[in-house]
Amino acid sequence: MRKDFKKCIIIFIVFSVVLLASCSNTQGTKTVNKDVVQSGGDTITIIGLQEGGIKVPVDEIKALEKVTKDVISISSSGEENEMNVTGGLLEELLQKHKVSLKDLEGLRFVATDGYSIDIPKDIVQSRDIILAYEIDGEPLHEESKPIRTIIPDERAMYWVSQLSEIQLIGTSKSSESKEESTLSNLIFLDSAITALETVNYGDTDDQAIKTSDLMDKYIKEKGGEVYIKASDDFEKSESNQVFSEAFIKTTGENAPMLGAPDMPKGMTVKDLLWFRLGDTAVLSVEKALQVDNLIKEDGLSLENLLKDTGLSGEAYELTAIDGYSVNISSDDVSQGIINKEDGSVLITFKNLEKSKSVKNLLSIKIK
Ligand SMILES: Nc1nc2c(c(=O)[nH]1)N[C@H]1C(S)=C(S)[C@@H](COP(=O)(O)O)O[C@H]1N2
Ligand SMILES: [Mo]
Repeated sequence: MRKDFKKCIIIFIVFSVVLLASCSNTQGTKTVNKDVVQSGGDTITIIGLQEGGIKVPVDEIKALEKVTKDVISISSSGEENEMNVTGGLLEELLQKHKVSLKDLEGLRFVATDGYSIDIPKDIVQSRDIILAYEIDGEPLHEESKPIRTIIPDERAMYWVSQLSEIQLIGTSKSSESKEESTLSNLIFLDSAITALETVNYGDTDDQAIKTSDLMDKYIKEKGGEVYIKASDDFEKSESNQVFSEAFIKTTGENAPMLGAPDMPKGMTVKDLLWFRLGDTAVLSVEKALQVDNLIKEDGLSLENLLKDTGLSGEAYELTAIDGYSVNISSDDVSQGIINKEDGSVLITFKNLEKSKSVKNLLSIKIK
């Protein structure tokens, strides 16, 4: 009798412990991302292999050949961080589906926290891309799980933690492909914003415009990737969706700055020099005037500016905000100087008559 009672107690205790453990377990998984954790396992979605995309269980990535490598992460601020990473190669995973990184025009990684980044073609085709599940011999921390992409010898902005989606760009199944159109129009941001509504940037006193307003008013080809260059030579390409939902902060520190108050910090681009969308580039004269190799003694060199953005033709049409326009030939380009006077953009030509000067210059188009 006493023995049975003891047995009962022991069974009860064991049962309670198991029950408790399973309770706290479900709670544990609930607090992790509900998007990723579903039906008992993390998956990564790959878009571009089949219509609708495929879901790859993280266990399948763990079953790839194990690669371990010492790498140095370099953040946007230049901070260096050494680590030892372990994972499988994206190339091996794709090869199972008869695709190679070498066939792609680009890649986009999307994370659960809203971070996303485009990996340019030259990196995709030349580097190892590790899908890491261990760092320094330990499983990933909660804020990086389930996978962190690691591209050795490339900056940490490409090392996406909380990976949820891999978009292949340039396969026949991907929605996006890269058609390069030639640049035929250069818009000056300083002039363009005078005709756009400004809003406060988040809860700061800084002013901002919506990129969608800018695109609607000035950019004809609104589709495709956006290529961005900052005044410190930083370059990146951004997805059209992220770009068109963002703002350009036009006043205060690091203006012009691409960002949004709710966008992950690492996605903002400070000190925008110019960006390009389809056949149109938009340039900040204010920023360009701070870039040594774009200026001459007396202002911004038109010649250097056309070279930097890639606008090139036999003849150009220069148009002001009020519609005033003049034509110049490519022979006159070397004489063109751009300045800001009383806040407005002014272009003058040393060799040409005064009527070829344009105040409030809005655009330069190829004739
Ligand atoms: N999911 C996600 N991954 C991310 C980011 C982010 O905000 N979210 N920031 C990126 C940027 S810009 C950098 S510099 C590094 C920072 O890595 P660390 O937090 O390990 O230093 O992670 C990259 N990967
Ligand atoms: Mo960063």
